[in-house]
Amino acid sequence: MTAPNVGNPTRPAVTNQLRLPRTAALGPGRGGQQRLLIDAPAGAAEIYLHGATVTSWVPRGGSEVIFTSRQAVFDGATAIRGGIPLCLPEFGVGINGDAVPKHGWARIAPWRLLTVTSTDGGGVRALLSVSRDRLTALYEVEVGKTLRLGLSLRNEGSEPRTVEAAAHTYLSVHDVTASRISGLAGAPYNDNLARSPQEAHHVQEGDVTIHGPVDRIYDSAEPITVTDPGHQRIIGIDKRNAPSTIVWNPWSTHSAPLPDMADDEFPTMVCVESGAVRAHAPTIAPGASWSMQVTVSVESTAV
Ligand code: TA6
Repeated sequence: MTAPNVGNPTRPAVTNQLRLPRTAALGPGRGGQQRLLIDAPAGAAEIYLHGATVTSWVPRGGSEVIFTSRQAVFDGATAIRGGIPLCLPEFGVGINGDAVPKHGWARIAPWRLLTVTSTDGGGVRALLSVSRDRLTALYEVEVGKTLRLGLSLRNEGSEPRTVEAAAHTYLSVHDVTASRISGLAGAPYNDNLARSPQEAHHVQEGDVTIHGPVDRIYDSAEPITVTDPGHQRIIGIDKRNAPSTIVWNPWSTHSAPLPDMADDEFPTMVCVESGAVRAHAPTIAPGASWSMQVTVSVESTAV
């Protein structure tokens, strides 16, 4: 996948007269929100224009890979609980700790759907964009046997701009306590649940396993695998130009206060997020672009 080109602001807004392949349909989804439904030979997916949030991906012959809460709110204002929200231009409360809204505006912005095309591999590629705050984002979502995400940001301002970005990927797993997250051994991380900043810095030993709340920002660009034995599969995440990996599971303690997540859902999800945040946030020169790519894949372990 090539990074989408954000250097073409003259590209027409085509949402109204968009030509769709027969494998895609645009219409109201949950809460009446605009949703692109993809059902192609290589895979199926759903993408809400609210936040450009991918809420479902099922590779052909497989099962749902993306977790979206049954209590997620689809009102065109609230961030969708689950899917792949885009954290941009801040991650969490941002580098200075005071960002509002949390995780930036991109996940609650209405994105424009620019093009939807078939791919050679029997899939569908959708291109979405949003411009705000002197920043233009182009997001390419390629749905097929793999799910490929390409995010490109262009600084439309006249000053250099430091931006955080992350694909906050909620993965669906059968039982999070049986999953192992590999690829992070030896990576330094910041534990967001530490009692004090002095106690927050650690180095990962071995695989990550989850038996309680986890909220960590790793300095790692390495590929990740997540075992999902109950679904007889291993989920892979590969990235380019994404030096941060975030792992989050709220457990019962932190999911109980979330109105848009059911109390029995935390064991069936884990967020393994790819991005460039905190010390890794890129500074983009005026008129310049930065991009990252994430590929999610699934390997069956069924015998
Ligand atoms: O990516 C992890 C995280 O930043 C956690 O700290 C947790 O709050 C999570 O995102 C969800 O945030 P949200 O604003 O969607 O409730």
